[in-house]
Amino acid sequence: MSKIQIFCIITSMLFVACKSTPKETSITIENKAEKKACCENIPNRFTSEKEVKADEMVWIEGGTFMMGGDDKQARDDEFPKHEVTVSGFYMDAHEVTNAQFMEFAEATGYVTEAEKKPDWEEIKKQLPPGTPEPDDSVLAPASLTFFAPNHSVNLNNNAAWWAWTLGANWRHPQGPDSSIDNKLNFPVVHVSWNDVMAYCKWAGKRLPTEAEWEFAARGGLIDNIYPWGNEDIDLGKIKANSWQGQFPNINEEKDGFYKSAPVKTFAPNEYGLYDMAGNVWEWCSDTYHYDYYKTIKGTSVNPKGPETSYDPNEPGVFKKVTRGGSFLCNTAYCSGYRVAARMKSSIDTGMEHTGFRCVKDK
Ligand SMILES: [Ca+2]
Ligand SMILES: [Ca+2]
Repeated sequence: MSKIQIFCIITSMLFVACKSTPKETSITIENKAEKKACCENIPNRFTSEKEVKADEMVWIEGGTFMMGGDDKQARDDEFPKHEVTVSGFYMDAHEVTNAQFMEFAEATGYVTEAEKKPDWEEIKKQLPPGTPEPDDSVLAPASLTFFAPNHSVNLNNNAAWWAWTLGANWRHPQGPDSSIDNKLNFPVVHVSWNDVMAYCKWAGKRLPTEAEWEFAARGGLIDNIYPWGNEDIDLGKIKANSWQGQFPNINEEKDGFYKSAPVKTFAPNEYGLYDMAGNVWEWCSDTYHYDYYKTIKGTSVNPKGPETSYDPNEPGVFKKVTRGGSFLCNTAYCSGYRVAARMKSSIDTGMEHTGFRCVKDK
């Protein structure tokens, strides 16, 4: 899912244009305007010598593991399973909260992408030449929020439950009438990859690589499906914030939460990391390429991902990896809470179910 995809859906003229977007084999950040927004260009005012509180992070001793899909639900982009070595690192014990992000925003004056009017000059570079500019009612500060349809829908059509909501952003997660006043210990959402890179720089941390994230999520278990082992998410005690019932129209809320939950609500994995499965998706530093694992030869040491991006569902859009699933995941849909499950989104896109956590080198 990306901003572009939603523009294509909500404006009929664009829809026609987007359907005819030529396929690209892969794209690099260098040939897209996003480069200016990348980490090298984060203004210095977002740099800090902020002291990292030791109790917010846990030390993950490095090691070697088999990265990739473990079960029949694993998708093609999770194969082949391959050997990876990662060095040790500190990782946030929980997803970055609204309180933490507020501290960053107040200290720096940072304005997230969802709080700003989308830049048509940038967006149209991802669309066929001649695509008309949408009306101002669409090109306004907004983000993607979840809305449950009142009937079952085709699970291949994620536009059936995502809405381009004007005024939705991290301070107003469900739109302008919502707030985070009583949600300071909830994970921050509606933050783009560009936004979270700015936070990491300010915090004196960085985003995890996809390999670091998966190694940490596995919690020392070998070839298991979930951070807690292999027991089905819907059996035994509640293990994570996910979706119970028929997605996306019936949420039985057996875990107690329709949408996101306060961080550390559910038990941590063996490394002391909370919500590595579910609650909100978490950005990684790696560029997403559908076939990346198939290009790897031998043991990878501290891999940082591919140079180019390719998502067969949106071939022209440069994307980064997200991991861990969210409150919207269930077995029938994405099962994104599997430790090997990969998701992706364009770097300017924030969503109601996507946040992040940081890591730090020793
Ligand atoms: Ca839930
Ligand atoms: Ca999570």
